Amino acid sequence: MRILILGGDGFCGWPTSLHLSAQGHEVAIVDNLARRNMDVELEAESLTPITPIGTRLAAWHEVSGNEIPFHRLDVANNYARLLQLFREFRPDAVVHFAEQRAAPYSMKDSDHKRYTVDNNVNATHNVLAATVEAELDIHIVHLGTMGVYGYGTAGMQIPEGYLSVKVETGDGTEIEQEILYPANPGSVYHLTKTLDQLMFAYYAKNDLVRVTDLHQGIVWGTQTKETRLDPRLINRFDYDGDFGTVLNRFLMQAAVNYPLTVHGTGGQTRAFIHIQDTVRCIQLAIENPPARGERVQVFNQMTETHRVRDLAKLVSELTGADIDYVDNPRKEAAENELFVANDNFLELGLEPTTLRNDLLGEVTEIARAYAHRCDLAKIPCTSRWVKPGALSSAG
Ligand code: NAD
Ligand code: USQ
Repeated sequence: MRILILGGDGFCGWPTSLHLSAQGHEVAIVDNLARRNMDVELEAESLTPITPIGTRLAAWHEVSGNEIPFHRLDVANNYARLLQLFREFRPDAVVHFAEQRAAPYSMKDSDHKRYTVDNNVNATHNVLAATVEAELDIHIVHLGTMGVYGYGTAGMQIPEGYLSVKVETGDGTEIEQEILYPANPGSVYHLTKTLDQLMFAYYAKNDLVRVTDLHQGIVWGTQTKETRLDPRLINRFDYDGDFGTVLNRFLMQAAVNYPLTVHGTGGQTRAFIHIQDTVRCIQLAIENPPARGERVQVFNQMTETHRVRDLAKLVSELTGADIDYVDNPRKEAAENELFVANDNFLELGLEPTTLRNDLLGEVTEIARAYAHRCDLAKIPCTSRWVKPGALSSAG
């Protein structure tokens, strides 16, 4: 298949590009290198020494014999070039990672909120509009988030995208329907993903665009089978207070003897998936597209759920790290339960990498090996959901 990877220089996009190329697909990458520019803005680098995109691609050619063309292009702002690329490359599938993905970054201030909305909403809409205008039957595989469901306690298992509801009509009869699970975003970033969902639903209905929306949990780990093949292929590892995600942060913090930063009581339960399983899930999604005219196919892309404080205890048991319960900079439920259906991927053959089996390897292979590159000043989460003294802080 011809597969275009939008955001293919990022944490999930890079190993996915290599994995699909290794499977024999014709892969091309689009990226505007916005994420690398954010490293400059934030003065925080990947813990792992990632190489420039040209070096990465040359190394992959040497190692695999496969070429991956790279197009430096802003998907949100350069519609004409995106459309031209769709017409020239004629992709069978487009994997769409090209969004600003950090919740804390999206909440820093109005500029970052507006950038996140402009970038993410326009990028997704441009992909859909270009698919229709190019008159191609492209399967769009989008990386969405478990966060669209919200992080309260649902009191039920979270289904894969759609909720069955019974509605009483005026004459006393009951009708049954399946509706998109009610969106409940917890940050401006998560809000953009809920808007993406509506755009997909509309284009699937109006233009019969084939879309798979992957509601992914928090990705942990760094390397995959392909990124391990050469040091120049190493994947990025974010640990800073904006882009670092909780489990990878704890692993790195343990490696540099920094007490694990649990927000609040650590009662937040979240869904997780290893990066190796991410790339496998995307392959499975591409191989199993919805039919033309079908509603958006939604898969929950996660393998396990954990409470933040339990993760901290697990990492502490493995490494001897101290735990620090810090003030939570976010506005989120202090404690929540989370049960998630993920039958679709299991039925398609996903064999989950479990945290218990792989955690120690990640500590030694990555966190300890690159601990010397860590800037301790970049660890605290300084982005607050509600500014102290703001009108909304009272509630
Ligand atoms: P990332 O920031 O590492 O990668 C995103 C890539 O997209 C970057 O290389 C960036 O330069 C590029 N990009 C952003 N806007 C662009 C634009 N307008 N034009 C072209 N390129 C653009 O993020 P990631 O962790 O790889 O996440 C990828 C996707 O997966 C995101 O949409 C995110 O919401 C989703 N996701 C990530 C996680 C996670 O834990 N990392 C979990 C669930 C879902
Ligand atoms: N947390 C801590 N300590 C830390 C960092 C985070 O306790 O040092 C807590 C947060 O308060 C939150 C939880 O851990 O309750 C998760 O935070 P996170 O930064 O690991 O993940 P999140 O902001 O939810 O975002 C990440 C990705 C995003 C993706 C999302 C999937 O950055 O792209 O969409 O995970 S999900 O959470 O399932 O919505």
